[in-house]
Amino acid sequence: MIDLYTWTTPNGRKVSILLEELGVPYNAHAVNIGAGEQHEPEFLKVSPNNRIPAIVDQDTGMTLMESGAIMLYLAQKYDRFICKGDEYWRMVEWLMWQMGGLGPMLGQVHHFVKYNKGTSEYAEERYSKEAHRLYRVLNTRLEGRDFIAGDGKGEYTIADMACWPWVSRFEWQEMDLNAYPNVRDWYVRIAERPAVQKGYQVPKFVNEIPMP
Ligand SMILES: N[C@@H](CCC(=O)N[C@@H](CS)C(=O)NCC(=O)O)C(=O)O
Repeated sequence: MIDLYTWTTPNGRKVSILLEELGVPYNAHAVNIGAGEQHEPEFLKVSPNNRIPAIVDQDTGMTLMESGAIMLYLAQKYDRFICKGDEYWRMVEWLMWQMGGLGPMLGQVHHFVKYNKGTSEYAEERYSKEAHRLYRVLNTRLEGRDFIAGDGKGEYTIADMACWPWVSRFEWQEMDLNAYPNVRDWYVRIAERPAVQKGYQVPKFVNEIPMP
């Protein structure tokens, strides 16, 4: 049994979507980061960086923070949604691209463009420009492919599950998905999966999945 500590954010949804896709039993614990619950001493034992998501694997006692590490751990534990052979590293490459680029940069867009509009024209321009560059990179990667990693047209892996919740905030980013048709089609393909629809609403319902 997996205990998942999470909130209604892209990093949290990455893991709840993976757990729903895996179809394994888990308990979701809501950590209201708006109310400061990520700073409570009990939570720090699981997530010393004061951030969701985090997991405790009750089968082994393993605790993990950092969504990328959690996704690798769960995908390897259940041996699903993970590429084999050389494509494993291609998948890891795009997972790291999400962890080091797409997530942090879009997070800055949310901060400056959605929540603090008008406070820094420089930051809004800088991060929006970077967001468009990253969407272009993903759009190019998805040319002729259904999924980010894997041979041929690709296979659905944790690389897709890591990127998708960040793209799901395209409205916050003032991003027109029609300008990136490969990203749009990939986004819709994944949004239609029942496990994604379920995992998106963990630990609670906020809104329906936005559609372009
Ligand atoms: N690199 C971390 C980032 C985690 C992260 O930034 N989580 C946010 C929510 S998406 C959070 O817990 N924020 C709480 C805070 O800023 O105090 C991961 O991927 O797990």
